[in-house]
Amino acid sequence: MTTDTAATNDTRAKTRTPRAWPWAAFAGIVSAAALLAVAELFAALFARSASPVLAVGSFIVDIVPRPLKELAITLFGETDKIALLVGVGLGAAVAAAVAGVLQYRFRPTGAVLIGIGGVLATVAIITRAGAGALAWLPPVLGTIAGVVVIVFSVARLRRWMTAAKTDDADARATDRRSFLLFTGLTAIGAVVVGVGARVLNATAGSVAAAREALRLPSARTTVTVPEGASWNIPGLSPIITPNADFYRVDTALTVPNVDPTTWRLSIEGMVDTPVELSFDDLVSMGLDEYGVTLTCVSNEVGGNLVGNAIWTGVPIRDVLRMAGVQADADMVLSESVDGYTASTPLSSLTDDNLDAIFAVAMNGEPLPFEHGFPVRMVVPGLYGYVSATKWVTKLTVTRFDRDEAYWTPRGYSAEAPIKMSSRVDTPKIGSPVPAGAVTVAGMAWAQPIGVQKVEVRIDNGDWQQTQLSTPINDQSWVQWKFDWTAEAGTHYIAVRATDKQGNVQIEQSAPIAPDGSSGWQRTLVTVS
Ligand SMILES: Nc1nc2c(c(=O)[nH]1)N[C@H]1C(S)=C(S)[C@@H](COP(=O)(O)O)O[C@H]1N2
Ligand SMILES: [Mo]
Repeated sequence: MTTDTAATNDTRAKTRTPRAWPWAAFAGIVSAAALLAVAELFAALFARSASPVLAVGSFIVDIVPRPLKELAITLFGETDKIALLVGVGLGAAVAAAVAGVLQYRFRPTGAVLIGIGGVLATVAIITRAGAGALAWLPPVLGTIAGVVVIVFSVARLRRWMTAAKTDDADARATDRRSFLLFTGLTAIGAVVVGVGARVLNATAGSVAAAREALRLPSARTTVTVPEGASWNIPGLSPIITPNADFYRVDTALTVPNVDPTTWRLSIEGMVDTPVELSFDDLVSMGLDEYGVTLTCVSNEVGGNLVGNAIWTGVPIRDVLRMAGVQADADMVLSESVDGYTASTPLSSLTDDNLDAIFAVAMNGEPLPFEHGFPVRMVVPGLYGYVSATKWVTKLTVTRFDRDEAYWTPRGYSAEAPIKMSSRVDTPKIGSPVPAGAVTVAGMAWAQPIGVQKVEVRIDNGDWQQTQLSTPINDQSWVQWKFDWTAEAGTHYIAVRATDKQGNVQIEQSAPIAPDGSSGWQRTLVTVS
């Protein structure tokens, strides 16, 4: 009886074949990991921008339609790029698992699938702006590695599965070990090499050191922040936004690392003589300080995508003058090292009364990497997407009817002056205030004309004047404050600005696309 049962169990164990498909899926994922690791390794060695993960991610950033992009920003906020990378990773892992199963069932379809993935990654890499001549090599070597791994590991899996159906315990054990060793060691190797190479690739230590070591000539003229420019009211934004708090908006999946010693700025297109400047050439033209409030077209009424800094730089008109702009040009297409472009009206860059600059410093330090190191543009009165190109490397003097910028085919206007706006910083929605004396305060901007006055309206009352902080200049925002005697209950506070030409901030609300939001902010305050 006992021996009988034992014998039966033994036979069952012998004939029970392990499931093949999970192992085949695993082999597929390991092949994709090998592909990425080899590509990252060679990218780190000699073609830094040729990372398949980032190239595919950036490619997707550029092709997703605007509503989807806005949804991603709403859902994930500032972590939208991380969410994208995780999404790309999961998608690739599923595809690789499918490739493994296919290779097991219908050889060589899995290898072909891995090959197609590699070709797509290669295309994404070589079509990116700034891709070097050797950029194709890492993904191609990676693809070869991926195909080799899937062919060999699945062949071993097939041998193991065949042996598992036989009585030969030795063969079963050997073939099983052969598959697990090959695939397991490849998996470990891929993770170690891949992660190591990506870290090496991402920490461009030399550029960080170059920024640390950079000594800019001191500015010939400085901006004085007048007494009374910035009240210290809890919840109210300071008049100068610290670099660490400055909003960041760009399409760059990883912040470009640009070495100032090899950086060049070229002025091309409809000019008499093309000009090329090095970083030293630019700063030796003489640096001056400018206070300018930058605003994003994506800023909703009451939003935070606006900040004010003291920028140090060189007027763009002086550089354009060196090149000699031709008479029928009306636009300058500025381009960053990562291929992003902005279209700026030529007149905004040549106007002697408007200081459009190439900025090299922000609030007294070299530009932070996220804000365009080593050189970006800043143009008072124009939304960032049509003027404030970060990591700028080329200006093409052209015409609006000949060229278009990154956002133009994506639903935003080719030209976009900043719409005057005002917002309430305190009290904040959801933070009740006690009845009695309450300071209502916020910010207002009307660059480059300047803010004349800001008014508030409590519930359905009359518009009442607020007090303005002493402005730095007309290109910078101002603070406003209003002493309110608050009565218990809920109240609406509306705010509107008027510029120095007498134009009143428009009441009609507009969405951010195609050329910026408008309307009056109405904020709800609970008084207890
Ligand atoms: N190279 C590059 N420059 C860019 C962008 C970009 O995506 N890439 N975005 C622009 C937009 S939309 C804005 S609002 C400003 C934001 O500048 P900041 O990130 O320094 O605040 O940068 C502009 N310059
Ligand atoms: Mo923007």
